[in-house]
Amino acid sequence: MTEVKKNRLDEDLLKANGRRNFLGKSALLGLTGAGVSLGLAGCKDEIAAKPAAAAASAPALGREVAPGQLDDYYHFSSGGHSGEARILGVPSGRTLRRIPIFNIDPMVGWGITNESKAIMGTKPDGSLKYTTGDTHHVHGSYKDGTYDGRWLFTNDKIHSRLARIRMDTMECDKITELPNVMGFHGIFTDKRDPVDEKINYTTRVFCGQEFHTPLPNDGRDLEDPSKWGCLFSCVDAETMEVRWQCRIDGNMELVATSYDGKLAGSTNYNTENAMDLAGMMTAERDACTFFHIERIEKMVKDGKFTTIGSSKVPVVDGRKAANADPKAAVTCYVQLGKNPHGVNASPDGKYFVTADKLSPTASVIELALVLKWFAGELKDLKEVVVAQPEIGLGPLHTAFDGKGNAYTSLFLDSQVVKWNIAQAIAQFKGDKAAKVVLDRIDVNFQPGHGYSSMGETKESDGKYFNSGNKFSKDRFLPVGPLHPETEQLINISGEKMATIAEHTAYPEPHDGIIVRRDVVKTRQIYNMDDFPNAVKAENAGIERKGNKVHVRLMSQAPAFSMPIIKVKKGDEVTITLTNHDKVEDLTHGCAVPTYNICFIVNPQETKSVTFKADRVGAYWIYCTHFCHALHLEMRSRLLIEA
Ligand code: K7E
Ligand code: CUA
Ligand code: CA
Repeated sequence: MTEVKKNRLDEDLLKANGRRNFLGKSALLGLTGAGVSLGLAGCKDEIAAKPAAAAASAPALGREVAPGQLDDYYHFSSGGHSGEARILGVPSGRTLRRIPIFNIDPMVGWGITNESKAIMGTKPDGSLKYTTGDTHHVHGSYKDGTYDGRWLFTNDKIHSRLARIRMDTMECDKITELPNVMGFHGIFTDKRDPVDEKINYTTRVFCGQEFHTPLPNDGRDLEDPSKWGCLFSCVDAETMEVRWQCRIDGNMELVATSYDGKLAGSTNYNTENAMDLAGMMTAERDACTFFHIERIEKMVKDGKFTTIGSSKVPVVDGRKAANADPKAAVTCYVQLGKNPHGVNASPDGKYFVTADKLSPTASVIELALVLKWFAGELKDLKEVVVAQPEIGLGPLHTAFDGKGNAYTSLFLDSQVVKWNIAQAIAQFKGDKAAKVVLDRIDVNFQPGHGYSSMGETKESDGKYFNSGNKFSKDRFLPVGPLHPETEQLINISGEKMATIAEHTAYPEPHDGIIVRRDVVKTRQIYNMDDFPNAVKAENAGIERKGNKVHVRLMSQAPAFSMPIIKVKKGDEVTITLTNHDKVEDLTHGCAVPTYNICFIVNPQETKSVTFKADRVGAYWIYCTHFCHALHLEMRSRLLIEA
């Protein structure tokens, strides 16, 4: 029991004692660096009071989560060009779930069942419109400046789609394709409404476009790049419909939103509007484009917009020429380093921090000053940049610890650098004694995103930092030319950063969020009545209408409700399967050999598949998911007669 407690963070205890106070106690025991154990921080006094030597020999920093014990955090990660999202445990690094979104996953039947196909989108012939996707960023919905555990959103860069995942079942329930957008990359949920005080939760998702194209992209202007453009899209979080778009100069990389709901910002590395690599690097400085949400929505309301091609979505003009007057502007372009990549909001709500990729700097933008500029009360937009510390080479993304420190990934230096925002501001004002950079740690190797526990919320707790490393080289057993990537977990609770663990990741996660486990409330069993097509005793069986045959099947361990199913060659067969088991974790599968069908039904869940019975013969429909001692015997004969 003692072992277990050592590896668990006790939130209540931390709150009761005050974190600083409590870590102070550990520090008094002479534990530094890796020795400032998060495990210890969460344990009761009698454990903390153990002799230092014994504590130091304990597993470093709570990476070990004992068998049967639970992690303290969920890590929701994107999956890159696997097209999925993932759930891991922190600190163990255990993979808990993969969530298919834009890809096909036979384990659950995603892209195979009628219900998942309807969410993914089909062509007129019923086949999937797309089977590939590229997820980069996962962000949660907010309430009062922190996660509310309702939804996750992620992007598909290949086909410019936004997906929503409901967090009670961890399943994708909606996908929206953005009109006239190519290279949808940056995404962020809003944190409250800019106008209505009562709406203190997420109602919008903002989506940036990285690749400019002709607008509309219908063959016109192929040779005239001056007419190409990029759109910033606002999607309604509830309906998942695109509310409006804003056309800008340049492009959009990452997106961030302010805690007051008034501003969204996006890094803009191609202010040159260039068409090739060299051209995109000609300007010495690029920008962060800011969006005044309230004003854009007012313009939409007042009808001051255009539309593009066949899309009916209102498009507001956010280009520089149309936004020279601060008091009327819907956008502004804040100059900063060269080809900036990440932009992240500090948990105190005051700043956006950009990572200036091709400059060795981060730029700190004070949001109150941006609003002042929009109010016409700031002489020069340049004044909104209040710090620009030199932090190292290839800065990409920044995370926060809630104690005023920033942690920026340095791709070229293959490091994470810890620096202090207040000190950076003091230095920018001329304080030569300012101590900006506090620590550096080597990572293995070359980090992309880094993110901290609750780091993108007002509850940023400064415990864990995950470095998503792009190369693993020799860190793991070689498995052929394709290497895994590395998720490197770092303890940021002390003065010095310390690596806790490295684990592999299937390519290629980019970004993620680390969410306290109490935020997430999942259900274990579905409600049968939530499925309009649920099969119950009264409607189970075979129904034929012409050559359309509906097989209504139930599963209850260890049997399907029909031992034999007879159809005729040429029939269009729909199998609807409801799992009548009401036991947690009792999932059944359903596979139809040679018909390419494989899916599962969780307790009280209903799913369906439709296929053409175009080959005669006997086919054993069998349960794919181990469910019972007689799991292997759980099958049903499908006879297709001539
Ligand atoms: Cu830096 Cu797509 Cu967020 Cu990759 S992006 S790392
Ligand atoms: Cu049902 Cu295995
Ligand atoms: Ca550039």
